[in-house]
Order: sequence, then C-alpha cells, then structure tokens
Amino acid sequence: MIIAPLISLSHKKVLVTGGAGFIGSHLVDALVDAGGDVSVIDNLSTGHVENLTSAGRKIRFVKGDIQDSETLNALSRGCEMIFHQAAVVSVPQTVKNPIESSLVNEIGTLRVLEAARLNGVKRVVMASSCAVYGDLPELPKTEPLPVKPLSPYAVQKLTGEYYAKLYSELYGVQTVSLRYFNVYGARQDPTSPYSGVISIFMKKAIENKRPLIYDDGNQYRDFVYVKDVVKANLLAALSEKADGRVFNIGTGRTITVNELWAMIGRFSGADATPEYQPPRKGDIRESRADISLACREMGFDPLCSFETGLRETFDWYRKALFLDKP
Ligand code: UD2
Repeated sequence: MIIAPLISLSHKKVLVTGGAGFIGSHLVDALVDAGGDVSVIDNLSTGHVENLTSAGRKIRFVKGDIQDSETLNALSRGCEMIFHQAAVVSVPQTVKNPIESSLVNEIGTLRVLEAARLNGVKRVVMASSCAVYGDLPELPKTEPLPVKPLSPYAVQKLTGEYYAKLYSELYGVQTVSLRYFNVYGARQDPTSPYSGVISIFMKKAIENKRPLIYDDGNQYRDFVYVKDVVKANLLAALSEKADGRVFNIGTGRTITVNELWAMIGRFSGADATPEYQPPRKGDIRESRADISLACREMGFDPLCSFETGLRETFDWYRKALFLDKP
C-alpha cells in the first residue's frame, strides 16, 4: 500500500524523536516524501540506523538522547512540528527499571515539550498507548473512559498525555496525543518474547516453527498497520481541532490470535500446529478501539485491510530474515 503524501511540507523543518525506531522510521519516510526538512534524534537503544536507509542522506540524523536538552534545543530551533516517538517501549523493561524508564518516558517527554516551548515549535504530536486503559472491561475503548494504568509504562504514557495537555493550556504549545493500539508492520523487532505477536508469528512462519499461543487463542486485539499510524500522525499535525486532545488510533476491528496464525499460514504456506500454553501473566483478554473521535475530528480513516497489511509485512520479514542468513 502506498500512502499518497497527505501533506506538503515544502522544506518545513520537522523533528522526529525516536526516528530510527519501528514507527518513527516509517514516519520519517513519509515526512521526507512530503518534502519536509527532517531531523531525527535517536539514541539507538532499540532503534537501528538501517531503518533509515531509504530516507538516507535526505535527513539529518543525530545519535543522541532526549534527556539532553542542549541537543533537543538545537534541533528544535526553527522547527514547525515535533513528532515524539522516542520511549522505552518494553512494558517488562519499565517494570524492571521504573526509575530509569521514567527518566526517558516522563522527564524525556517533558524535555521535548520544553524544547518546543522555548523554540516556538507550533505543534508536538505524542505517541501514547492503549496501555493506559488497563484491564477495565468496557469495550470498545473510547477516550473518555476511565484509565487504569497497570505498569510503569502505562503510568509514564499517561503522564506524558497530561503534560501535553498542560503545555497546550498553560503555554500555548499545540499538542496532540495518540493512543496507539497494537501496531504492526515492517521493521518491528521479533526477537524478544515480549515483541508484538505479529512479528513473532512472522518469524515462526518463515522458519517453519510452531508458534506459542497463550490461553485458548480466542483473545483478540485491534491490530493497526504502521502506515495507518503514520497517517494518523500527519493528520494530528495538521488538524485544526486536534490541539490539546487525545485520540485512539486503531481500526475498530479485531482479530483473534488463532485467526492471526491461520491467516499467516494461508499465504506463507506455514502449516505448523500451534503449541498452546496457559495465559501470560498480566495479559488482557480483549482490546478494541473506538476510533470515531479521530475519524470525526481529524479525518482519520485506516484504509489498509488487515490482509493487505499482513501480506506486506510478511514480504518484508521474508526478505529481512533471508538476508540476515550468512
Ligand atoms: C500490547 C503491548 C504492550 C502493552 C499492552 C497494553 C506490544 C508488543 N505489546 O500488549 O506493550 O502496551 O498492549 O495493553 O505492542 N501472544 C501469543 N503468542 C506469542 C505472543 C503473544 O499468543 O508468542 C498473544 C498474547 O498472549 C496476547 C496477544 O497475543 O493475547 C497479543 O500480544 P502482544 O504482546 O502482541 O500485545 P498485547 O496487546 O498483549
């Protein structure tokens, strides 16, 4: 799926934090396509410079940390927009290191907002997470529902949302927070047991190994393709009505884990029988976004069908994992 450039940036300066990561690097590609003058700051703790191969020399890449205000200030000067994607994204890592991760996810976020304020950046688009909803039973998730953060990660993301709103109201820095549901696509790291299920299943299918399915496999998620998440970011950067607000970014549709493996099997030829294991501790059973607010207020429309997104993702993993082999 090719997303026609939604916006023309004609040399406008934009900054992407975490731009060498899974989602950030796709955003960088789209911003370059739109003609933006793109800078990236990434400390490469989980990102990879290889993710920026297609953006190549068209961007300014700085290996640096969002805790370094001096670098952030230098990169924010003259910027119209900041897309803040940098974070410790592993929930278990934030459970293990609540303080270290809060320095990145909370103080780092505050430093990004402060750099925006000091340098007159017009708008900051922030990556938040559906993790803020926790395990409350109401479905689908709408933005006004109560939140129940169950991990340091979820608390940190929620704190970021509160700061974003505050910066909009108190300082007039326009901000938009996007609560991503289960994002999938090329460049997602499949190597940790806590990687996204789609990346793990892709690797299993290519290696013709049996996947592990926790619980009975009938639990479901709202999987959203990374290119639709990029689109949401571009809309959030431009939408008149988005300032100071929080939006769910998913599809409103769901797929069970069993259906997911069956679909991957259909087009990959993998026919391994899953190995079923007891539920993973802390897992929620069901998740689905209500995206009507983002559709109504920002014109968000996740166009990519799950089948198409999954196929494109599989093709990428096949190439990436094949090329990795000696
Ligand atoms: C996602 C986020 C997590 C947190 C949470 C908030 C990812 C990778 N994880 O967790 O960080 O924000 O949402 O709600 O984005 N599964 C298997 N086999 C596997 C791996 C997973 O059966 O090898 C199942 C798992 O038990 C779960 C489903 O697949 O039911 C999705 O797992 P996930 O880790 O991709 O995502 P999720 O929603 O649990």
